[in-house]
Amino acid sequence: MPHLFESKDSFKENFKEAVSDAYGRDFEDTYPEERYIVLGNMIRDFAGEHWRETKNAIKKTESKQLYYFSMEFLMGRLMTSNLMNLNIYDVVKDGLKDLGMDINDMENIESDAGLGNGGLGRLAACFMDSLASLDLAGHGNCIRYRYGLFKQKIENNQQIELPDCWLKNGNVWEVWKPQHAVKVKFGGYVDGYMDGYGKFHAQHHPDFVVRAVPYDEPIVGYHTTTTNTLRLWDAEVDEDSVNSGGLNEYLNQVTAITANVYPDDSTIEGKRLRLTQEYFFVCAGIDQIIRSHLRVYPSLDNLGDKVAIQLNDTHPVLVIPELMRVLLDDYFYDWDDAWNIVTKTVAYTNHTVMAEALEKWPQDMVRSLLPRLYMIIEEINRRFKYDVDHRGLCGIFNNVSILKEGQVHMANLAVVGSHSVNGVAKLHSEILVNDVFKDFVTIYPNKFNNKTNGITHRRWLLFSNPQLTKLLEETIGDEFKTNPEKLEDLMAHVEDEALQTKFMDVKLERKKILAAYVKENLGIDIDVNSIFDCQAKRLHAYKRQLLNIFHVMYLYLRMKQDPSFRIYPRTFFYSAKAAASYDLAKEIIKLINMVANVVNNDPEISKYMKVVFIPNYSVSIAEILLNAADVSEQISTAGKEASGTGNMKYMMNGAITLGTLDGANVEIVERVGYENAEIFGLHVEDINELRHENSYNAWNLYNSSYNIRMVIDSLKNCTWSNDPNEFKLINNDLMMRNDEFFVLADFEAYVYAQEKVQARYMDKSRWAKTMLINIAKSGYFSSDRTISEYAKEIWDLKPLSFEK
Ligand code: GPQ
Repeated sequence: MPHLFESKDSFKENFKEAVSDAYGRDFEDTYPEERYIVLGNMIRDFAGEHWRETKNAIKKTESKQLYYFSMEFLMGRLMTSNLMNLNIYDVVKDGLKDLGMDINDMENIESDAGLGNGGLGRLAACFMDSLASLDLAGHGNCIRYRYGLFKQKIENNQQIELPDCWLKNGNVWEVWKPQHAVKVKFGGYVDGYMDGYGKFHAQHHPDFVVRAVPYDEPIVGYHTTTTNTLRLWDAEVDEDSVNSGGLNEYLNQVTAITANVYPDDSTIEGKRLRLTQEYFFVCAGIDQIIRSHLRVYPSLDNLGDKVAIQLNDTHPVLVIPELMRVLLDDYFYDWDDAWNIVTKTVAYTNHTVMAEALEKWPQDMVRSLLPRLYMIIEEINRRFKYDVDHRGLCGIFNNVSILKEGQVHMANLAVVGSHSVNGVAKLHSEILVNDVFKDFVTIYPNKFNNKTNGITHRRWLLFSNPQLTKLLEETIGDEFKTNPEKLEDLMAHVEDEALQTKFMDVKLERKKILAAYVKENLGIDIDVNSIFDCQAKRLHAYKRQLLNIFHVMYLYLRMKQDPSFRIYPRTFFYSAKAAASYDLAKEIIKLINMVANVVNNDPEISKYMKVVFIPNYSVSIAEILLNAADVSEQISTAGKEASGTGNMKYMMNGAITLGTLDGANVEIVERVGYENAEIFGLHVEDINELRHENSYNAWNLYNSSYNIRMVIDSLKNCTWSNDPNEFKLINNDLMMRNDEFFVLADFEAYVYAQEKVQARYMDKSRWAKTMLINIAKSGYFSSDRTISEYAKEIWDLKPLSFEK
């Protein structure tokens, strides 16, 4: 059947008419924003056809479905990726051109959907793309936050947080579904009665009720029929209830639930609102799953055969007691039967070993906000204790207990209530098994596994780097587009000097695009022939942006002291948001910007280096930053970065990893070889030993190393700021609190590794070869590989089949 994107002419005709109909004006008199909205809706409706076919295929073939529960989805913009996945990009581009429009202008109107903090949220978005592209039925479940994390501006060298109004032009991809609203109950008390069979029938009398209303977005696969759903829940008031505080308080309370993404990354503070958000989207999501299951099957007995639920970290772990509640209270299952269904259905992914990020909630808070769930959690813990005792392991129970010291330990609940627990890189999964969840391994030796993260090569290579994609097509054909492991074919060409030259031209072109952005937005001129050295990720002490800027400070100070010491020109790029309440991280941002001012305005030194802090790191910034990089900075303290996913995006675009043996860096080097990456610094074992023996002393390093002393002293001697106390937190963190993340311990090794990077760069042919090898070996890090492993080893999910 011909459709309206069939040809350029049919598209043009339909588009013009739709724009004019929607706004009641001649096409020529409409605004770009209006045209964008109509175009978006046309694309979404076009996806609607496959959406319907997918739902029908699932029903007809009684296929199992996955639900990915995540508090965060960092989707970025969807216009390009939807057009490309639907295979209608060229038709639309050419059609718009005929109408005097540039497709880039349309793409640029879209706001990033920034419904997340960092890696964890972006991983969820990459997974959505891979699921649909692999013909797997897998949906996302999240909150429709009215504002994204925040918009970062740098003023007087400091971060300020402005609202991120991503919905200001509406969201063209979503479909509002008020008929699927769900009531979510909070607070109040529970009573009930015991029936003649000794079974308790609970009755929850809530303090307040919220209506969860879904907005669905189609997630289209790359040239596939499969179209999944990202369901975002909005909170609305329930007409029939207020809370005990009266109408106004009730309205405020409901509004607050979906106002904002929780602004912490890897550090979670106990906050009642956050717990409210967590239960809100869990309860709504479970309700929907149950209802759609019962539309097809007579009972919930086979829920675990037809539904898999993956918990993206512990944030949605209330899925476990909530699903128990529904099975026990609404469908009258016995405890053991209910528990078997729940544990068969649910699996958990851990994304950090940072102790402060392993969620814990005060028991009183859980009891008062979620009284029925609290009862169920107590009962889960009681039976778990019984089980542990019966295995003769009562000695370890206290380590694994869900309830202890007045708190609910969410990670423990997640492990007990899931059939699978995975880490996100080999090293991280080993640390989980040997350390964080050691005692659980004794109890459940077969629950633990690894699923190394991945990134969608479609967004991060095909769509955001068309120049490189074209060169790869010319060199190895286009099989790598659907089978990224085929990038390996590039290995046969890495010595080819003509290809090396062409590749360096592509890199140069990407560097020019980034340089133009920097010039236009920050007014800084950068040398596109300098080495582009990039660190872009959330600002966190363990990621050690501080180590990076210390190296820059060292280079500057040394060049000032010694006119014979000069470096090959470099541009140091940083992009990072700090949590609004994270003072140390904000001070590091200030330091980077103040160093940038001094360096960039020094006529003698700025010929050799520039420092650029790109504000408001987001998916769209990443799309022009990472593929322009020569050097990818992955310098976290060994053992702290669960995986990292930026590292994979740089690699896929040729950058060389300058990193510690941490997270997925380990697996990157395993593939490219030590000669094609620059690895430095302490290993996990070294750090454990230093900690264990209490033998690390930052002052010793300060006293014994001239370079370290020079850098630390410059924080206070008015080199970068006129106020000697400007960088007090940084100084205290290193010198008074003994440098928790071993910045000074790795400093000399890092400086040396940076010298080696420069030396490598001098041999252009060798450098190009190394970059090509990185690209060739990056196929493994496609999230298609990650998702295939989850599907096979955790979810038991098979590709959908569509009847032709
Ligand atoms: N990560 Cl727990 C986040 O982005 N936010 C979080 O709240 C937690 C973890 C990251 C983690 O730091 C990275 O190392 C991972 O690559 C990423 O999750 C995805 O697994």
